[in-house]
Amino acid sequence: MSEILLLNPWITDFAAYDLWARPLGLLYIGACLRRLPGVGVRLLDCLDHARLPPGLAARVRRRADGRGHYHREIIAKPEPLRGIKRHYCRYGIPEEVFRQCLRQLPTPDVVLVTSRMTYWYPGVQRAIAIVREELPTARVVLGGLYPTLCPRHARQFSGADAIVSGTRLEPLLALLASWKLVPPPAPGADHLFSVTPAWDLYDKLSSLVLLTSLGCPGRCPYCAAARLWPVYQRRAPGEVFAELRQWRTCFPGLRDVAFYDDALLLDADRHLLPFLELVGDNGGAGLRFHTPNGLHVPAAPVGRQDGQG
Ligand code: B12
Ligand code: SF4
Repeated sequence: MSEILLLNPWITDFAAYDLWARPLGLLYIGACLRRLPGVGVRLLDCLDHARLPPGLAARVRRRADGRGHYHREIIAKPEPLRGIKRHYCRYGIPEEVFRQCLRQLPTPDVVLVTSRMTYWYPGVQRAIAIVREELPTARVVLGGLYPTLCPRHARQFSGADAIVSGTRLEPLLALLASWKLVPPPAPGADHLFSVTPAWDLYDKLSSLVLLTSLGCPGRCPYCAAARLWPVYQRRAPGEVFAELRQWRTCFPGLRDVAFYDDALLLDADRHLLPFLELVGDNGGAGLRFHTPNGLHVPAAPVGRQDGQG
């Protein structure tokens, strides 16, 4: 039996407000891994409000719909940001709580660390440094946006044993198999939409995040979407609806659902609208849908491949 810990590290920034920001990629990875024989998967989310001690949690303003502030602690600014006259903070659970959580969980063989905004890398570094102190026998693998968009920096400065760039799961499965922690990957084992994200790794869930598609056919030069997801992929409306129904059954109080698509409104007549009709026809009253990411109003740039969108 191998034990795998999924870790969502802190945000480090001058400001942060939770607009349904969840480590969705990590939850997909957890779902893919735990269907393999002999693999145990747990989650430690440094931004999980439920992990705050009650005294601290009471002081953080959160809304019932899943949005809200984070607990924050002022920390030293990285050298290039010294000149900025604002507090630089670590957002999420205090370091001591993080250490306690690491001590209480079953000792993992490997810690899979995600990363979201590249410039939050100081939170990644700190989390990995503490994992090293608390869990000296565990291997640490870093994936997500930071090693995908800035691989050299991540390799040099993250402190991880290995970094995995890109959004395909096959390299991670192959790495874990080479360490004999999972069986060799079967063909198709890394297809993201063959699983639903492992939301049940949270004890409580106040809101859900859904993806109806991955990537964007646009090629705006300032945007990373096409580098992260070179192939634009869509899910059938019925499949997305089944995922929503599954998690509403599991967490009956669930009312708020946020979309993470890059291009949610693209071809809405055949895509988003049939999904919403399914929701409406099947007891969806009371659900609230949110679009924290861009809505992507379909206009001329969509589909242009010349980088001038
Ligand atoms: C949804 C989204 C948001 C959400 C929150 C996302 C979150 N979880 O925190 C919201 C709307 C709040 C948001 C906000 C912002 N966002 Co945003 N967002 C996205 C978006 C569209 C999707 C992210 C996502 O969840 N994808 C789906 C999951 C499944 O993918 P994933 O997490 O990357 O995981 C996969 C891989 O990375 C990998 N992986 C992940 N973890 C691990 C771990 C290991 C060990 C391994 C091996 C692999 C691995 O495997 C997973 C499966 O394939 C991306 C663009 C994109 N298409 O990726 C931009 C993106 C991440 N956002 C971006 C930006 C800039 C922002 C903002 C700064 C925008 C602004 N100006 O306000 C804010 C800042 C956030 C904040 N202060 O809270 C940039 C980041 C660029 C960068 N330098 O890092 C992106 C890339 C878009 C872009 N314009 O290029 N965002
Ligand atoms: S349309 Fe939006 S998501 Fe698509 S490439 Fe341009 S900025 Fe990125």
